[in-house]
Amino acid sequence: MADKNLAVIMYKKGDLRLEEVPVPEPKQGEVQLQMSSVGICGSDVHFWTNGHIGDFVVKAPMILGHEASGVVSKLGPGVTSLKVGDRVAIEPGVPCRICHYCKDGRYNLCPHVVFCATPPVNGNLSRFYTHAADFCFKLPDHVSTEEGAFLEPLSVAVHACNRANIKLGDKVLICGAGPIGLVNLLTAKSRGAAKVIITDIDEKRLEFASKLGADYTFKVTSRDPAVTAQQIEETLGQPADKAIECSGATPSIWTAIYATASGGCVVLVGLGASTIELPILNAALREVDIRGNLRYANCYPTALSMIASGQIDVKPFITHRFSLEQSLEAFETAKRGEGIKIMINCETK
Ligand code: 572
Ligand code: ZN
Repeated sequence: MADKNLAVIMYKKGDLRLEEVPVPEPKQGEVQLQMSSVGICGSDVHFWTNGHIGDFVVKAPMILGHEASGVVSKLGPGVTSLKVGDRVAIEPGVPCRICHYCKDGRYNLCPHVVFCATPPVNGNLSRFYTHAADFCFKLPDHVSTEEGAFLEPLSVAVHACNRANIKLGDKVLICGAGPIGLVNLLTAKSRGAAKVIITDIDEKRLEFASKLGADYTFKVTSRDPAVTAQQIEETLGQPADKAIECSGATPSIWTAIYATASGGCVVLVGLGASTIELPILNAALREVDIRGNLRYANCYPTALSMIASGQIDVKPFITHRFSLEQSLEAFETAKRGEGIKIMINCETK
């Protein structure tokens, strides 16, 4: 077995390096994984280019990457659920398992969660990595390791659609046609949404959304959220039952509130400014619930079933592929905003 472990490490803002680190040994309940595919997430790029997301500041060198899959290369003590050679998707956040959120099944809210590539925790964009065995999900033979890595962003959408309670016949507004908006589109349609309208300011992203099955695409041109909401309502033929806001842009959150029917729900998935002004009376007096959203809990099995059953096809999302050695080029490509999902293949050549 190789004794070298090439990893993508951000030292500080703007400083990304490919370096060898020690090969980690699996502890009790963990497996060692030979990494297969790792997708680049907006947060990886944001940490690299800004040095922080909100209060999470990169103060020491940190390995990036959290959308990942790998092959079990060693079992730690006590692991019986997996065997060497199993191909798995890695759920990147391991919670404490004992706090009341964990006990209640809402482990995404665990204050002690250890989440890959969220400082000070290392990610898994490396050749070898160790992880809790029960947060690794065995992939069926016909599901690729790229699809395995894609379970991570797909789980974000499964959770967001759970939060919005998307159901059969719903008319759904999705704001933002980036990767997260697009997986929400597929997931909402899978849950039986009758019509999904997706917005963006970028024509190319909307074309992609159309090909993925959006019923309507809407290019936002007006600066006035009330005008945009009115146009969305005219296109849908009625206000949206639910809205999933994936852009984080303030005017888009206003639009989501205005375009949602009384009694409906707006789920905030996109991140933007930490404090903003919102038409809160409009929402309150129409009983439009504004719901928060953090990552996911218990969503990997659903995401895997969606892909394994053929219910959704996420392969078109993967627009760029790089080797681990080409990671710096991959991150530059992501920074330029090119493509939809950039995948890094961590296997040795
Ligand atoms: O794939 C999970 C994921 N979560 C993101 C961003 C990108 N990918 N979140 C946004 C940032 N927050 S955070 O709480 N944080 C940096 C820990 O501000 C987590 C969720
Ligand atoms: Zn992410």
